[in-house]
Amino acid sequence: MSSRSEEAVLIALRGIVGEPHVLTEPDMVAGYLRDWTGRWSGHGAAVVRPGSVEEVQEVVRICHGSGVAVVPQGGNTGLVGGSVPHHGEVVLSLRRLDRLEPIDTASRSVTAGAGATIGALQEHARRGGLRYGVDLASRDSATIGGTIATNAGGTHVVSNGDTRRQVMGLEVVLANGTRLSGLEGMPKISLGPDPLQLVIGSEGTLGVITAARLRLLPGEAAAPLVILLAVKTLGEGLEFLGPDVRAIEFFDRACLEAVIEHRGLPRPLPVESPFYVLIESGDIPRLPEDAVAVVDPRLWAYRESITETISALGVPVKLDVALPLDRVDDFAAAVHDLALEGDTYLYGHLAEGNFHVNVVGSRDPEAVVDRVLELVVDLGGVIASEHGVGVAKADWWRRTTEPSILDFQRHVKAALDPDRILNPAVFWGE
Ligand code: FAD
Ligand code: 2HG
Ligand code: ZN
Repeated sequence: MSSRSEEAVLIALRGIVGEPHVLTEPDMVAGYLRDWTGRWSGHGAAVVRPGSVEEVQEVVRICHGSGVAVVPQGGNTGLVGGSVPHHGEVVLSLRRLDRLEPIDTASRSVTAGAGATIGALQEHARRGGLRYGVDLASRDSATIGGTIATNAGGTHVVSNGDTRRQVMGLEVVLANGTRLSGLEGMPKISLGPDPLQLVIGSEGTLGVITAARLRLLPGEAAAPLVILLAVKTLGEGLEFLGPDVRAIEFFDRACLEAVIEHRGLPRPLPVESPFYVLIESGDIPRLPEDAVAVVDPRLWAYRESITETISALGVPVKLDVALPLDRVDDFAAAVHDLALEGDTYLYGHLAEGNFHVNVVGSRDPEAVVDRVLELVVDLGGVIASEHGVGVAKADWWRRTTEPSILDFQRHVKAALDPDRILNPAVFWGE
């Protein structure tokens, strides 16, 4: 943008959302330009904070008409560099759209503004005797819009499904400012292809999510049990997958040692083991006679503190991948055989074969990405399991996605955002 047209756009944006909601001062915008990990930093023309869907429509129309690209942003907890402006785009922060409508108990659903946090939604549902099915350690910052845009997974996919499974309807603003609305909350609709479904997982590239109608689950009659077990292999952990299991997570010894040290937590088990499996279950699973296990709801702290702990050790290279369940131990062994430069941490959502491979201290992050993802592909896995593609994996996404699927996705992008106004650095960016 030339500085004259930039000034004209800023004046127009201030006219829509009000002066205090167009931020340009470096110290005011800094937190919106840098991602949670510190690996991705951008620079932006401005941060715009609309307070209603009508304002979102107007902002997008102005940007579209002026050829100014926009990066939708929620809690900025994304881990693939997709939430920050890489080429001077305007950051469109949705956080002010945080209204939670009253719960509809008959249909067990609720309409939530895109900027409401997962934590606020969970609390709202709990007060109504219900539950929201998605949970993740970033709950107090990650938003409804961001989790839908990335199709976030989290810790309870095995029992509740991923974010896509919770979405009954969406309200979305397209690149030209048109609003598509589907918030009726009808449990069944058979009206032809649903364009709103395409927006789930599109990482801000096809539309701006402004609100969602979300399915809620019945409240728990009793608090589930939380068990931590020492296991030699991940396959051993998978044997505990049963009908009562709500979550089954794993971490390796490096993760446990780092969390104990960083958080000052007591050692949870009297033995050292290559892996630890955390199970949340409605009933106590059948354990082998020699199992070393403890039961305590506070055990979640060990699993949920890993990401924060690793960030305290340095800026990590993060990979979020999934392997077929019969290859999880092969993958864990092969990652160690790679002998990557730096310290490697393995953890994830075991029931989905999900691994978060984090490496701290490497001087060549791209080499780490290439070597780990080559392994994933060789073992028949997927290179992006729940965090998305963003800019971090755009090359690998193009390289490993079937040409017919890439072609379809390109057509959808060209139809919905022909001028590439919405998050242009993600997926197809240079
Ligand atoms: P942002 O980071 O702001 O944005 C993420 C992407 O969505 C960007 O591409 C952005 O452009 C787009 N976007 C955001 N809002 C909108 C909108 N309203 N309309 C259109 N596009 C939008 N992820 C998991 O899946 N599972 C986990 O267990 C998990 N645990 C985490 C734990 C920690 C400690 C941290 C820091 C992150 C974790 N994450 C996890 C990653 C992250 O929280 C999720 O990706 C989350 O979905 C991002 O939500 P957000 O509101 O912060 O989105
Ligand atoms: C988790 O499962 C998150 O803890 C974050 O998805 C993973 O930081 C990571 O690599
Ligand atoms: Zn995860």
